[in-house]
Amino acid sequence: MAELRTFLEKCYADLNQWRSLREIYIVLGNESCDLDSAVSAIAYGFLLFKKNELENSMNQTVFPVLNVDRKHFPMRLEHCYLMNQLDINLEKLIFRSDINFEELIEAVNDMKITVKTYLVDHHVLSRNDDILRQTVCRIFDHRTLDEKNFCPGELRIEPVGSCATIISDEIFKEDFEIWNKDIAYLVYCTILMDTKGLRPKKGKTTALDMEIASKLERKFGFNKSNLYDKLKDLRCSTCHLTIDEMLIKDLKCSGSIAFSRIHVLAETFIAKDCAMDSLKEFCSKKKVSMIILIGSEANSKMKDMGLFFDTNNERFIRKFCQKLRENGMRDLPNILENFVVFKFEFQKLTRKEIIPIILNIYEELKTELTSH
Ligand SMILES: [Mn+2]
Repeated sequence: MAELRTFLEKCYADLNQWRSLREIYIVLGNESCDLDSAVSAIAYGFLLFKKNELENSMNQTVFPVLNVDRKHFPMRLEHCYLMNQLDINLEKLIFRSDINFEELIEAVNDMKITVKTYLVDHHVLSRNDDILRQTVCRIFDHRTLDEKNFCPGELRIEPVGSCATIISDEIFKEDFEIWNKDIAYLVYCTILMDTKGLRPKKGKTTALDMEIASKLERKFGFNKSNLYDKLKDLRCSTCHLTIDEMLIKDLKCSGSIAFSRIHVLAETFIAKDCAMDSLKEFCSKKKVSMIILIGSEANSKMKDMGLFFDTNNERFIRKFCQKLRENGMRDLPNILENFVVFKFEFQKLTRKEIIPIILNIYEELKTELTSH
């Protein structure tokens, strides 16, 4: 019961006292820290833990490392959703920002500890992780081999839909039982995500993905039902993000204007508590005078654009909106004086197309801002 949670909490506790250990197994995913990387690191870490009987070991441990800064993890909603479902405390996961590889390697060089590194879901070390090179012993990946840059080590590389498929296969191959339902659920969900719901027509699913998924279904009674849609929605959803995180997640700044793509309608965004205050703060932090929110909703063709003006210059705002109307856009009756929403019902404007329109209008009108 709660075996996975106990495992993760032990790993985290060991992180704070690694100098007293003799042998450390690092399992490292890639820097995107997508679900595949995160889950593969945890699942393979768990395999090492069970296989080497580390439960009661005072001298050894595993660090399954999520290769991202701790503060950027909460934006990955589908990860957080699964962890919450399994009652796993995010505080007790090991993130890249929690661990100093330089110090570990120094201790290795001083023969104080031994480190063995396992790479999952990538096979080329990033510059940030390159210091681990001498310790890499095994690699599991599903992308095409980069012949020039691959890291040396015993390599299992197969073009399957998900690295979690390979890791699951490794777990099935062990001659004693490693599985528990939590680990199985994590890898099962990941395989679903990476194969777009195990639909061979989508071109991501291989025979091994299918085989592993159905083995897990039989063994644990999983059912893909609407799990894939749920996870996909989460990946696009923003309901757990703070307003600042929503703005930062997909941001482009150009001159005095910030263009942020958000996964809700701008109309919905502005209704959130403190949205206006956050926009104003964001402007001074990023040193911009306008924020353009390009809003869209998952599973809907609706799109809109919110314009936040960091000014109360009514004339400027009025003229700006008039210019957009001349470009064929329709605004909603506005309730807030320096936030205006334009709806795109028939047009399908992308950010790429919106940026030059907005910048041109701004260029044309900016003298209004100073002449006021
Ligand atoms: Mn992957």
